[in-house]
Amino acid sequence: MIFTITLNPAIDKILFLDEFQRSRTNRLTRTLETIGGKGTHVSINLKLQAVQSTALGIALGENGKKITKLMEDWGVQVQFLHYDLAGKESRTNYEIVENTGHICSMLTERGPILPASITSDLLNQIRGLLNAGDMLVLTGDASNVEDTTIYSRLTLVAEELGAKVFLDASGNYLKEGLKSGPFLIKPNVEELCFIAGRDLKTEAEIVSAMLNLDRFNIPMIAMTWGRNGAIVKNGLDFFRVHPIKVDAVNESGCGDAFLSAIIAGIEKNMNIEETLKAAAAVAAAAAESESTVGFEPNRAAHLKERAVVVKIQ
Ligand code: TA6
Repeated sequence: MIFTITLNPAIDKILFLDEFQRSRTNRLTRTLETIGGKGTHVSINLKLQAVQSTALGIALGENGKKITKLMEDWGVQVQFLHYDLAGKESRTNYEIVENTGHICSMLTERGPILPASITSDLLNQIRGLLNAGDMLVLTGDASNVEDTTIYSRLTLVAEELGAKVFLDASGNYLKEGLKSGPFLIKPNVEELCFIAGRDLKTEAEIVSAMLNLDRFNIPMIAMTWGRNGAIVKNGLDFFRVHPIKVDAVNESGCGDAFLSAIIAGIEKNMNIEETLKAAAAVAAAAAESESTVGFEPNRAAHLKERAVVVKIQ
């Protein structure tokens, strides 16, 4: 079984306009509302690859109910813990998409801070759900949980139960998460620079920064590099995943799509090259979508023929 956890799910409000003008009145050309957060996106993208997962997470108030309904509308199994705490609602994120040049700028709310009783409810929930061989995906902002070791604690519980953990986090939540030795981390280049404590500009610098993480015994590191594609460490092997050039409309959510395809490849026992080609294709198809989540599966299958994955060492 595959479980995703979204500690801080959101409603995404996507605002389209021609070109954003600061300190001016900007007239929107249209708006779109969809599901936000990262674990939620991984579950939806897995569904689009015919892989079922169960979405776990914390939902608050009416917005929380809306998030759960939107997930169910995508056909995803949802077991969110829902709470009605006075005046507290799951957050809303805003994305400005400029039609000119397709520049996407995300404005994310922090959301209400979760009391420790809620995170311990979640820990108890996964203790009751996870079994050996399961996969647990921990992804997205956790700044609504003041304890920066939350991902590390979730990882240790999962590993005690024999589950594999996939971690996509930022800042100190990622730094702490490394210590519990997840099966895979998916930093973007900024997040890997943060861990390495230096700027990484070249393939060689990125590979050496990944090698420096060997002390954490993380079998797989998938670093997404925006329009440069990705570099993936799988055991002792390193792969360069070249980007597939498409007419991008909205590039937010491509990292979630890339991660979901790696998980789908592992679930379907695909070999690493095929898995990474699929990941490049799913991410490219996601960039063609106007939303922050979702892609055209047939389009992804077509784009996979153009995928280039090279073993670099
Ligand atoms: O990756 C896209 C996205 O998931 C958006 O949907 C938006 O909700 C945001 O990123 C959430 O990311 P965060 O890191 O704040 O959890």
